[in-house]
Amino acid sequence: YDDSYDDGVALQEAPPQLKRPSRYKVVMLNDDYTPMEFVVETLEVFFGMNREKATQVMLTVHMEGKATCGVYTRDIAETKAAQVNQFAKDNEHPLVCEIEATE
Ligand code: TYC
Repeated sequence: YDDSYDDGVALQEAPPQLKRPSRYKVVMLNDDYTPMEFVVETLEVFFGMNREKATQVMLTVHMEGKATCGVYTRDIAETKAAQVNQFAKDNEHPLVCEIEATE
């Protein structure tokens, strides 16, 4: 018969596999030198946090060594981490973010 079109029935094809995009955490690391105020401002600017939330996350990094700033698709996570790392460099602070795959 004419199979130049496909109604998906006669051939009983498998459905297209639509994978949900993998998600990545942007993790901020502690250091001994970056001023707390700079970290708070960074969290406000790049992660849209208000002052209270940014202060809370900054203190978690300070006390526990690291904290998650947000979870994004890979491209967005890479971009956010690169933006923070460049912003820190531009201001001569050692502050670093890295990305980490979620389960
Ligand atoms: N530990 C820094 C200080 O005492 C503050 C700080 C917090 C640095 C969070 C980095 O991601 C960071 N000034």
